[in-house]
Amino acid sequence: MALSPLGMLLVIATILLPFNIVVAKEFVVGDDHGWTIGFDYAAWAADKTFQVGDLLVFKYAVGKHNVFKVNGTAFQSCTIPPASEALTTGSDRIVLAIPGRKWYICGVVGHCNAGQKLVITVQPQTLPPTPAPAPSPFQHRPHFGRWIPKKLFTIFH
Ligand SMILES: [Cu+2]
Repeated sequence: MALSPLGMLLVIATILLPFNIVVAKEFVVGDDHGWTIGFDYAAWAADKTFQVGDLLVFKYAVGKHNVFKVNGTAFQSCTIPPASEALTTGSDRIVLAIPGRKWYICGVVGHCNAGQKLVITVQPQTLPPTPAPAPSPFQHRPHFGRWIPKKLFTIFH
C-alpha cells in the first residue's frame, strides 16, 4: 500500500519530532487583557520564564496604545523615546533574541505612569546536555612534543 502525501508527511514529522526539542514559546502580553492600562504586568510576568527564541506579542487597539522598547532608566522614569521608535501595529511581535533584562512601555501620555510597562528577564536558551569530553590518553603529549625540539636542538647545535 502506497502512502498518501499526507501519510508521508506524518511519517517524516514523526521521525523529526524527537530532534525538535527546543520549542519557542509565544507570550501574549497580558493574556486576554492584552496591552492596556489598569493591568499588573509585573504580576503577569512574575510566574513566567522567558527564553531566547521566545516571542512577545503586544495586542491592543491601533491608536489607543503603542510599544516602545526602552532601557531601565527610561522605564523607571517613563521617558518616551522619539515617536519613530514606536511599534504601532496593534499586534506587535518581538522575538527575544538576546538574554538579559528587557523593558517595554506604552508611549501614550500618562499610560506608562499608570502602569502600562513591562519588564522581563530573558534567560539564555537551554541546550540539551552535552556529555563531558572523556579524558584523552594523549593528554601528556605536549611534554613529548616539547622533548623533540630540545633533542633536535641538541643534535644540531
Ligand atoms: Cu497605552
